Amino acid sequence: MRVLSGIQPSGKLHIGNYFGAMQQFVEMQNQDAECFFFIADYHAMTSVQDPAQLRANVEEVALGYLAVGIDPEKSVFFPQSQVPAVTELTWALSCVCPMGLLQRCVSYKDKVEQGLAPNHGLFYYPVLQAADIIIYDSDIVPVGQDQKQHIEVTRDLAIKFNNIYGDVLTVPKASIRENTAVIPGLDGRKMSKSYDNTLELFTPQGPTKKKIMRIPTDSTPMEDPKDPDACTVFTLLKLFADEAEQQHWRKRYTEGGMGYGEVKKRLFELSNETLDPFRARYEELKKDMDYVRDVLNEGGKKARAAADVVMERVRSAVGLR
Ligand code: AQP
Repeated sequence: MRVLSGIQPSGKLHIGNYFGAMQQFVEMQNQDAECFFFIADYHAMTSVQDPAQLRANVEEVALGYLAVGIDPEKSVFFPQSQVPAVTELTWALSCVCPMGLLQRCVSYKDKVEQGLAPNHGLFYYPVLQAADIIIYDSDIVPVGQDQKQHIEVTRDLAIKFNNIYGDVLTVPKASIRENTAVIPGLDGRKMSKSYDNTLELFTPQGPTKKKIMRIPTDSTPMEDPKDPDACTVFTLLKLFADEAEQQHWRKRYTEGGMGYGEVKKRLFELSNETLDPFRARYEELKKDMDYVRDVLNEGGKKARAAADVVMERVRSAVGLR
């Protein structure tokens, strides 16, 4: 079974990226899957148009993958742009892609509404994403819920291509975990690098505590019962707490007499249990960026070799050989 996923270097990694996607990456890598994980730097060009910033973001995300446990001995780990053939496959897929399929994608409309320039790259992004997946013959794509529609587009394109050219491409499936499919941000919307509503993975304890203590809550008086399922603090606490502790806090909410400050403090403590080892590893790796760059270059070589196999099949199928 081949697993593939990517993350855009469009800002600092947050717990939405981790619980929605990266936690699955690490688990799958430690099972028997053949894993490919990449930094989606071509994709980030749709929103990051400062070259120094893009380079810095790629290094930041590279550190992030390694700090949470991606092991380059077990996974092929690389920047997307080290496999330029992916843009060639994007073209081949474009030629079988109905315009309507892309017009139905909600992410384009969302990003334009957020103020991103409505450039062709942003519109065409799901085809590049399909090529990213298909070029490695990927079977499984671990992602958060926001990527579900794009994986459907990928499947549609692989099937359309195969209908025209024969059984050339592997049709992948998404792996989305129900409990962590959409991690809410501190403002209750989806946690997202571009909404300034994140709990970052590697930010030190001090600023993280400030952010947690400022999470907006409702004005229910302290003595009254509260609804845990309508509270962002409880939803985030569930990510870090075991079942017994989740039940404890559920009871505290519903029986009343609990202030939000108390549960926020516990969320902070629990988050440190998960995030402190990530923070330490991130700081350690940051001291040796040459190692990180070597890892990316080695991963790039392996990824190019795997991509070549599929591209040769594609070129031959469409009549370019
Ligand atoms: N809030 C989230 N809940 C669950 N999963 C999430 N992911 C992102 N946010 C959440 C998953 O993380 C992986 C990498 O995402 P990405 O960085 O490539 O793009 P994104 O989904 O667009 O993430 P952001 O933070 O919202 O980035 P920007 O602001 O740049 O658009 C994906 O598997 C995603 O599902």
